[in-house]
Formats: sequence, structure tokens, C-alpha cells
Amino acid sequence: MQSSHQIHYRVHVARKIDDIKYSDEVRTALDARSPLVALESTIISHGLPRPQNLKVAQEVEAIVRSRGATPATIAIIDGTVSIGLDPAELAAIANRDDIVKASSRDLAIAVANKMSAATTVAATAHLAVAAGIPVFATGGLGGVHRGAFETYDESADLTALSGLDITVVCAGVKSILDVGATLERLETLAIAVVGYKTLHFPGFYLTDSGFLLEHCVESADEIADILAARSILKTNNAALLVTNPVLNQMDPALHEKILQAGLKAVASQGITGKSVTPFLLEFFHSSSAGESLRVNIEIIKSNAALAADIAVARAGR
Ligand code: PSU
Ligand code: MN
Repeated sequence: MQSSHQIHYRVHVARKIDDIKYSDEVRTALDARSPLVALESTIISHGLPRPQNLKVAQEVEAIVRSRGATPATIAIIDGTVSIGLDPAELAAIANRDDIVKASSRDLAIAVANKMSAATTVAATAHLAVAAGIPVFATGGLGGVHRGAFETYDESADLTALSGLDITVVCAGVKSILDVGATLERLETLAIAVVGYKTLHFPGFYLTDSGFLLEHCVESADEIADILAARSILKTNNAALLVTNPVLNQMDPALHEKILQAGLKAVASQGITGKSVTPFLLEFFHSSSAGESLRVNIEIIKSNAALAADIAVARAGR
């Protein structure tokens, strides 16, 4: 019997972590150097309600294909980092109850523990760069939360994108955030922002957040020009954000009403950390009689289409 002062040696069993797994279509596109678009999975697992989430995920992939690029939805399935999901894997992310929300800091832990995880913008961008996929579409980026002065709640999306050479198409940052503070942080972090066909920074569910940008681009070709210049000038160490405003926005009065009620619910129910964003998105979806869901779906589809056009324009150089 061991006495309590004995040193306990743990036997370390070397465990091989499986390599990153690529879907067949993603592998083929990477080998052929043809255009690819990375897609995140947290929007599927934690951003959209069932059963629409799976349908949207499938439709978004179809949109990317229809514009001549290959979709690479990224997630961790039972401990394997998967770049491009097969239909069963996509359904697992949409429907399984054990899918955790993983930021970049969670990736290795999820893999080592053989967990299944949906990847946030931060984690997806990290894996997309590792896989050699430089164009990425999401809905709305994370950012500085309202009240961050006290809570320090700022999305890891911002710091992750400050160190990655990737182009992210988004409808601005989520309207639940402090948009002005987020724009200041983007400037500090040297993350470039260009508005697509507008100088108005979008507000996710709203076409215009009320903040102006300095730069506007008119086409995917123009974005490809900027990408080429970034590599020559070596300013591609931080991400480029292409902000694509939603055409058919939510009614601003309804948006404001739900937002205020949602922020109150966050405070009164003590929601903190990584649960805040999924909680607020779900609050919107259940309080707006389908309006926020309709807009969120339009956002992700439109961003995927533009990201595919950028990937195609870039690959043509
Ligand atoms: N855009 C959407 N829905 C989402 C998200 C983005 O339309 O659910 C997700 C992204 O994965 C993003 C995350 O990285 O929300 C931000 O979470 P947080 O604020 O906890 O960093
Ligand atoms: Mn947070």
C-alpha cells in the first residue's frame, strides 16, 4: 500500500493526435489551387435554432459552390479537426447536444479530450490559415461588448484576427455590441476594414450601424487588388475585414426593443463569458417572431456569396 508521502508517478501514455482531416472536395481544391471559402460552425451550433440551422449550413455551402469556389466548413468532430464536413458531420454539428463552442484557446483541449466542437470566428480563422484557406465568411464578427469597461468582455475574434492573414466577409460586428469601441479596437489591432459598396459600417441585423468607414470597395476584383498589395507591403500579418451590409434589415425599432430586453435578461440571469453571445442571439430569435432569423440567414448567405467571389477573383491572379 502506498503511504501518503510517496511520490505518485503517472504513466504517460503517448496518444497520437490525428492529423487535420480534409474532406475530399477540399483536398482536391487545395491540390488544384482552386478557390476555397472557409465557413465557421458556431453559427450552426450556437447561432441559429434547429431545424433551420442545418438547412442554412447546407444552402450556404451550395451558394459557395454555385459561384465557383469550394466550401470548407470547419469544426472538430470527436477530437478530429475537420476542414470540410461531410453531410453526416454537418448534421452532427447542427443537431448533437454535446457540441461545445470552441475559440482558438479551446482547440487543443477539445482535440486532446476527443470532444466535438463548433469553431468561432477566432478558431475557424486560425484553422483556415493553418489549412491554407485565406478567405472566410461569417455572419457578424464578435467584438467589444456593451459595458466592457466593467466586464472586460471583448471577443477573442478581435485579437485572433490581429495575427492572421485572412480575409473575413461579415455584416460588421453584432449589433448587441459596443460598435464604436469595437471599431477603435480594430484600428489599434491593425485589422483593415473596407465597406462593400458603402462607407457605412453595417450593424449586423441593421444595414447601417451609424458609424462611417474610411474605405469602400466596389467589386471582388478591387478586393483582390488590395490583397495583392497587402502581400507586397507585408501588411497581411493582420486580417482584412470586408463588411457587407444586409439588404433587408430588421425594423430598427423592433431591434432596439429586443436588444434592451435582451441586455436586461443577460444581467438579471447572470449570463457571462462565452454564453453571452449565443444567449442574446437566441433571445432575438425567440422574441422577434422569426425576423432576426430571417435577417441572420440573409446575412450569412450574402456573405458566403461575396466570399466566394473574392476567392475566385484572388485565385485568378
Ligand atoms: N455570427 C453570427 N452568429 C454567430 C456568430 C457569428 O451570425 O453565432 C458566432 C461566431 O462564431 C463568433 C461568435 O465568433 O459568435 C462570437 O462569440 P463571442 O462574442 O463569445 O466571442
Ligand atoms: Mn465574450
